Amino acid sequence: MKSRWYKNAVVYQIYPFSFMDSNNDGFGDIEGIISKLDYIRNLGATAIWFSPLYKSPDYDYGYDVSDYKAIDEKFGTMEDFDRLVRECHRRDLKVIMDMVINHTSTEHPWFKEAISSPDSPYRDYYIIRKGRIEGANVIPPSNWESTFTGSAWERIGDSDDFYLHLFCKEQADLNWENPDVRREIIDILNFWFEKGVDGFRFDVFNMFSKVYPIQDDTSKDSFQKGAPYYVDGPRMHEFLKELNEKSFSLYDSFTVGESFHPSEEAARDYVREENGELDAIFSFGHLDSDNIGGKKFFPKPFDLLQFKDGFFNPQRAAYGEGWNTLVLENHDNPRCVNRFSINAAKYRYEAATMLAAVTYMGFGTPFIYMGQEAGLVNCDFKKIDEMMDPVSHFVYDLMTGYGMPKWLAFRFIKYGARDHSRVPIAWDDSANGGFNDGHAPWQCVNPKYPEINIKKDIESEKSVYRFYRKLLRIRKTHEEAVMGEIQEYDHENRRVIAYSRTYQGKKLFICANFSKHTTIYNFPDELSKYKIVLNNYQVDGRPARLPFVGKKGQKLILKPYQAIVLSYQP
Ligand code: TEU
Repeated sequence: MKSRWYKNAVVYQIYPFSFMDSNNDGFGDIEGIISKLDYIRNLGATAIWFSPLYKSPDYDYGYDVSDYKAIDEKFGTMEDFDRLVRECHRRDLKVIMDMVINHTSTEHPWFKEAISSPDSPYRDYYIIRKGRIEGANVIPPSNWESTFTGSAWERIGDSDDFYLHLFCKEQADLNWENPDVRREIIDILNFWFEKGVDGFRFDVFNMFSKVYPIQDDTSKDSFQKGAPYYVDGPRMHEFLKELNEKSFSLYDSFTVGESFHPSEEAARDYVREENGELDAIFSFGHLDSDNIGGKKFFPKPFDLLQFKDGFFNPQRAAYGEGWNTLVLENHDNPRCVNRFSINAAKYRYEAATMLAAVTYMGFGTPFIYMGQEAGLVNCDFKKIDEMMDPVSHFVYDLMTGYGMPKWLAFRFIKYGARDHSRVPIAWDDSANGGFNDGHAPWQCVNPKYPEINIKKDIESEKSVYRFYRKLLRIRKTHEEAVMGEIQEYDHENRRVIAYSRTYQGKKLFICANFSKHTTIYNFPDELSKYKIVLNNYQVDGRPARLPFVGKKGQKLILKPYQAIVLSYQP
């Protein structure tokens, strides 16, 4: 039976490469993670999601798995992992593994077998098709595009056959139509469950099912060529139900799917409790409020109304039906204080705390990305070669290939790069920000570490970390923060975001100034009924009294990026 523990959970995401390097070899590792578990627990987190720890040639830094039942050497051994699970559980921290099963590494034995001979039984583990003849050339079986630029098909040697890869060419898509593939996957999931893990985060799960036969995408408005044929595919619900029945439902688990631009209807169905598919999915719509058309490298001025839609819609859709997640950062996004047209040099503390309050008082399980809890900032990369993420290079090459000047292409890349959140964590002001004992890390450290690091934040009068602790405590002390129905106010307001959470007569009200201008907000309820439980503007370490104006004291003066949480108890 499922206890649905995830409803009260707070999940902390670790990107193992960059969290803590205990043996000073330049890579973060399991031993390093264990040394920081108390820190994570003290924050108020109750679960950890580990970005992939499996064996991988790292073309996409762990998201190309070559052995699903082995821990990669650079992170440690299987014994280290078993100890990690024990150390987490001893501290009441649940363990959530990343599961990357839309594709495998091309170094996975299945793939090597598959391409070794056209008669290999593993051939059908992947999506392999004959190319099309065009004059003297062999062209890919369809016009589908990889998420990481270019054709989604790669030719196998000098044969006429191509395999599908919706990401790097070193990540071959699995053929989920093949029951043997699904059997192997269920076996892998249960292997980890038997080891004691408590759940999974599924990488791009809504691409598992493709439309057959393979055909060209002729529509003009696809987000990405081919997307209508591989996003929310026809057998998605069936596949998830099978995994659920033969795996997740047998354990007291939490499963969360990372969705890639799902339709509203599909998104709701994936998480509807009675459907028995996933417990929750990630929705990233609000994170597209500062880029053009969901393309993260193309900046646009922040649009609060778009943020509100992206943030509230999935909550409203899931409420009463299933569960939701709350996300601001992850290993695929820049740091949140550097987004949304925020001047991080001036408002780092105010914006970091405002974003946290707005996000984590919402309906769903909070996900916090390592370092976000201390307001860590983007890295001031000076040149493309400092970036390790292949995507930064693919897009840079594409732009410069079209003739864009290098400096301009680099500026675009720097705006949306995944590298920002992947640099080693700045723990303190010692060498390499305390990430290790001075060995050059796999990815450069953020040169700002002497000024902006976790230790300094915790000791500072205005500490983002201490604010997070108070904020997360509200989810423990106020049931309505977890279970409450969500109501949004003043949707059209382009500076203020406001909503309430109501449960059994108790109410929390969250309102925040999402701008750098001091703003007057007409409070929509009787303000005197409420008590302030959180305010990111402090006087002598205590929440500042709220400045009210107007006859009945119904107007609030909100300073730049001020966020307050008010509570009403009948
Ligand atoms: O990401 C899926 C994804 O499509 C994006 O978030 C992607 O990183 C972005 O569009 C690139 O600009 C997942 C993982 O989170 C990501 O790290 C992997 O690279 C990707 O799948 C492939 O496994």
